[in-house]
Amino acid sequence: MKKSVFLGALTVVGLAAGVAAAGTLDDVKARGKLNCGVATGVPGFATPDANGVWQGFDVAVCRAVAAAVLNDQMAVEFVPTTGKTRFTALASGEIDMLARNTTWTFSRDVDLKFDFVGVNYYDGQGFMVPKSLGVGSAKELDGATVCIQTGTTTELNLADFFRINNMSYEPVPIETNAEAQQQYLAGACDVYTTDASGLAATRATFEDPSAHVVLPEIISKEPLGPLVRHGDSEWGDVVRWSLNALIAAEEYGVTSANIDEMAKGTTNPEINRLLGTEGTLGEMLGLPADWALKAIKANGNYGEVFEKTIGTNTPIGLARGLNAQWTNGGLLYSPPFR
Ligand SMILES: N[C@@H](CCC(=O)N[C@@H](CS)C(=O)NCC(=O)O)C(=O)O
Repeated sequence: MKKSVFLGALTVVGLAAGVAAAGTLDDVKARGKLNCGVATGVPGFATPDANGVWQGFDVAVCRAVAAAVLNDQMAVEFVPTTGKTRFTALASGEIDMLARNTTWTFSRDVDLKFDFVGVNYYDGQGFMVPKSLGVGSAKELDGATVCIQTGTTTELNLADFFRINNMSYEPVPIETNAEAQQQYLAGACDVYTTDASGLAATRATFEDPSAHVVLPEIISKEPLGPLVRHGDSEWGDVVRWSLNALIAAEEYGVTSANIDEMAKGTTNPEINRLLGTEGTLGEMLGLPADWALKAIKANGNYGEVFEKTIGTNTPIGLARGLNAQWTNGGLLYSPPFR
């Protein structure tokens, strides 16, 4: 048993190293398509619409990278992954990057050998229960049955939280968000726990969202962000700076509405470097001068993407909170474009 686990780990590492050597940026350019791992379905974050076109906050990261590299935000093959399958998909080279509410942790970076290129959503784990249960705090959940997605940080945090509070629970393991929703609504578990963003997304699709409450406790830090394999820093740079371009664009007031005008040149050198009218940042990445312009034009800056997909005017209804710009009391802070 031990031996097969050990060999399994070696295989994953071997594959990661083999694929990394190929140069993912060149692979993507040659293929003319970005293979982007996403969730199987989380409303607002990643779901195919009625026409089968993938939409959402995480999907927008894939589209920005495709626009930067291939000048076509639609040149993306979306690969749905579960909590369990996502890391093998990335390590094996099936996908070029993963953009799927995935928490940046020590062991995923160091042990699984991935590089998180940044954070696109600062989150934390919460609990949802039917109002009829009459529970007002997560500390009243002793003995509860809990729907929990396997292969997630959620699973580990849940165990910690119940242990610290001397409580017991019965896990009801599930593989996807859709399955969790189904089981929870069918009463197979008393509680659904996941990232608070995922709870908001799931609750929004309920027939009667007001019959369910999200409890006040947030029991963990879940910095969610896109990741790539270790060992291919050039590719990591492309994904990292595509995300930073969306964040910086919001900070500097570059929007879908004014970007064409700004791309003619502005009095702000930082904006000019970002949009490629000054300096050679694109060339340094192995991309055309207007790579970031393309990334931003795909779906707008970070704030525009947020408002369109998961913001307060959408059914998901998430406030910016920690995900506001640093200039606005939040944690979003792109390093300089110079
Ligand atoms: N952020 C946590 C949990 C992420 C997670 O998988 N959450 C579920 C519940 S919302 C999910 O997104 N599932 C997507 C799917 O089933 O397609 C992690 O990285 O382990």
